Amino acid sequence: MADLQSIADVLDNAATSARSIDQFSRATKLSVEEAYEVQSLSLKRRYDRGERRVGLKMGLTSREKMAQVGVHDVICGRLTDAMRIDEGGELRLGEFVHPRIEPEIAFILKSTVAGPVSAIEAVTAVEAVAPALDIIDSRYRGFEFDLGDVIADNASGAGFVIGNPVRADFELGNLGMVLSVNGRPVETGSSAAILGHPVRSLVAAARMAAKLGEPLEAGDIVLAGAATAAVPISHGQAISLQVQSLGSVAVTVAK
Ligand code: OOG
Ligand code: MG
Repeated sequence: MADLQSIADVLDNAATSARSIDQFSRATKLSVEEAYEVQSLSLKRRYDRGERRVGLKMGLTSREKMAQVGVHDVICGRLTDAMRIDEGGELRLGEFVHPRIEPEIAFILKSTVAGPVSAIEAVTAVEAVAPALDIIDSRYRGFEFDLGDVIADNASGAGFVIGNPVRADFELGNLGMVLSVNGRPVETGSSAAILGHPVRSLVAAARMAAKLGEPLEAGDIVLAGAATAAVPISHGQAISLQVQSLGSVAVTVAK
């Protein structure tokens, strides 16, 4: 049996020092259960340093993402307060290994939604929705991993930006999404790419969070997963996402 604590330590050290590591799957394949245990152990190190869990990010919820990384299962990772970058703020490449950015939709919850819930129950727990950017940064060399590796690595979670939240009293199932770099569109898609409807991702999040022993609660943020492939970022870029009916969210990469 793999030493899950030492794998968690290696991953957490890689994230804090922004240095890439070899894939664990080269030596030991982690089962899904073991991989989530590693994720919990490495997140515990963050919580022990004073970081606070603020929600969950869903990953590989679109075909584009599955194709990009060659892993075909829906996964989740934790969001902490330290990962948050203010809307319109700046991110520093030196804090990451090889970051990429993804166009997403965030749900902000007003009540607990845990375990197996229906889409209606999930929607009832939503306070607001917002355009969001997920900054992913696989700690693995070459951004390559198998299912166990990426789950252990907190679903590549490294940062996130949330735009202005709006009340979700309209249909979210097919909203146009345009990710731009320096004013030029680089990826376009639709919220329909997220499991057919982003609310399905919230339903999955409610189930997965409860299984991890950290049920989704009022105030939690849930990133529904990227609608398109992720885009590598570099110095000095101005990045923005426009989501139909939701507005926009932006971040710049420091020079
Ligand atoms: C895994 C994380 C995927 C998403 O939105 O699909 C993810 C990765 O691609 O490194 O955040
Ligand atoms: Mg993502």
